[in-house]
Amino acid sequence: MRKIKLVEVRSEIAAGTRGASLGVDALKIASLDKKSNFFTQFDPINVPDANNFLWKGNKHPHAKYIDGVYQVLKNVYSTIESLRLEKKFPIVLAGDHSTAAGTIMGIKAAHPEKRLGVIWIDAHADLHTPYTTPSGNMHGMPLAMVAQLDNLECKVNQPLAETLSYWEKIKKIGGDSPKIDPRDVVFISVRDTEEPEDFLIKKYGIKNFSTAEVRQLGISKVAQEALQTLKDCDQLYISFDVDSLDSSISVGTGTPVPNGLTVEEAIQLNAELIKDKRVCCWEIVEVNPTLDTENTMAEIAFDVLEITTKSLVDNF
Ligand SMILES: [Mn+2]
Repeated sequence: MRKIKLVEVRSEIAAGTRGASLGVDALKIASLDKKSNFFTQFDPINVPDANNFLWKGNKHPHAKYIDGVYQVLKNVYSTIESLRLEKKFPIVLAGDHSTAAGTIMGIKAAHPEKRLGVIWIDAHADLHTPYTTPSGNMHGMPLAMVAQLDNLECKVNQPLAETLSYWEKIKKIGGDSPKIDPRDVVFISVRDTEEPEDFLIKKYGIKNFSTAEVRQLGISKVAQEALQTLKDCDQLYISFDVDSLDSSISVGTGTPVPNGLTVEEAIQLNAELIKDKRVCCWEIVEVNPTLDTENTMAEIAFDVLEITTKSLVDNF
């Protein structure tokens, strides 16, 4: 039996749009409206955020609020490391996607000898660095943080020295070596990338199951192939960004993109993937109820959360 622990991370400093910090509570409202007892089943732990930095103004144009991002990543990292050492299975409910880097750092720190694979279900590749980002929003950088990539080959920005000193510190949270090999990442439904990210995807041969491929192959085959791609990994982490869903559905998220997954596809996919015994942590991010009407995004995201968790409980 898995010892599930809910981890709540109300961080939104790394998103370009305000409101993702309310996503965790929007999920709770959704569960109440659906008369679900989900949140009474598992003890939640709250990770302190650094959203107060938003009031101070940004000093880092190519990595916005990186001083605050550094703080919250350390908090997430140490929480996840402790939970993994206690053999708990963290189900992480987070705001902006940058904190997934902290989750990965924590998983790796608890078991440094284990090769960690990542299944990243998202519209975006989140492989930017301060040297390549067009927006400066750090929720587009978590995978570069944990793979310790700078991508200087595609450098377009000249980040400030102070920005880079924080960037170096972030890459070293949980130890000064890469937490993952970028070849051990599988993307699902990634469809909104920039050139510097395409360069890295090509360089490392990162597999992306496009939405068309998901439909063509069917969910069980995609899940099977994704897991097969990561066959040499000892443990797996699944990160579900709600913007992987089609923009007609994912209105309540900061960066919706067309041609995404349907709700049914997302539910089946996560429920299927989490059955692999190597999966040690699952995360859902980027619900932003301020962009929504009637809390629709959170209600959909809650269905994904509840059914995926049930699949985990039923299978172990
Ligand atoms: Mn993302």
